[in-house]
Amino acid sequence: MSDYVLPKVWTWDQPSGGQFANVNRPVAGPTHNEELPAGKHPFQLYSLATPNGQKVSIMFEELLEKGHSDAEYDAWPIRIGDGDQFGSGFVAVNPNSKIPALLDRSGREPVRVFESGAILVYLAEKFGEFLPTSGPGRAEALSWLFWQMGSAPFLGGGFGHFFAYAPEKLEYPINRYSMEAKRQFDVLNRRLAESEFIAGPDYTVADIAIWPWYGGVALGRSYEGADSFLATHEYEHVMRWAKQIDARPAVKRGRIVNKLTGDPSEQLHERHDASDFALRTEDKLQPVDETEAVKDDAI
Ligand SMILES: N[C@@H](CCC(=O)N[C@@H](CS)C(=O)NCC(=O)O)C(=O)O
Repeated sequence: MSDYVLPKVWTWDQPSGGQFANVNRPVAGPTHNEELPAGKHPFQLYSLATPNGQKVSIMFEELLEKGHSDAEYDAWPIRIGDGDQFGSGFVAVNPNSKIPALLDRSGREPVRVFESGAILVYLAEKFGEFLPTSGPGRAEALSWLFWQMGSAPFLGGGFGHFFAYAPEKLEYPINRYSMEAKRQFDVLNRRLAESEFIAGPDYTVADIAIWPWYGGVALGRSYEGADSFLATHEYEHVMRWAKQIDARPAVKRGRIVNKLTGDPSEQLHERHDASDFALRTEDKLQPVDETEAVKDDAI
């Protein structure tokens, strides 16, 4: 049992330990002045390839895949471990200091959009894609999109945090959030047993929002060991759907945008052009071997 004694009023005395403890704090607002970079495209995305970030880069790549050339975007990495989300420029785009954040400069005045679900709806409506404009299909897609926004914090902030990031393995929270995570996988499994995609026969923003979180865990890409711990292979319809979406060319591209860790061939730190996927992943940008460079100079 813990020897923790509940104080009358909580105070922020020391970092709580665990990953991200050095950047978490109990107040909002900027900590320093720092303008955001901006590129040539109408859309400026400030993000990172976490599940919340991947939703938006996948959406952009899906729009481009459909032929919407005016969905071109610049994607800039926000290093949340270093506190980039607390720079004044970022806070002006998202007062909540979390990635992803979007600036749409295609109109007369720039439009800021934050919260990944809001960004997906904004882009879906702007381009008329991946979200029915009315009727039961729209209601179903929005229901699942909002389901994701409400449920994933239990998978990530709850299960993922205590399973992977907390400074020690604590049975109570791990039990509590594993139970909820498995319940959510069962919700999805039952739905995907009756429907090809989450909201029906068509791929929508609901799939784009849900896949990076639940597909990520099911495919063994999030919180090392979580797939076996939660026995995700038992959710056969989730597995079928996760693999199906993983194979989409736009998803293959979108999920590596602003990715700063992992296999260098799957890290595209900044995305400014469609050719970046072939030319600017980290494996292609390795520093030139010095001795080779000297040899070339000599020639
Ligand atoms: N509800 C938000 C959640 C965004 C969020 O939690 N982003 C995380 C990364 S996945 C973040 O920026 N964390 C930095 C921090 O908490 O300081 C959304 O869906 O956009």
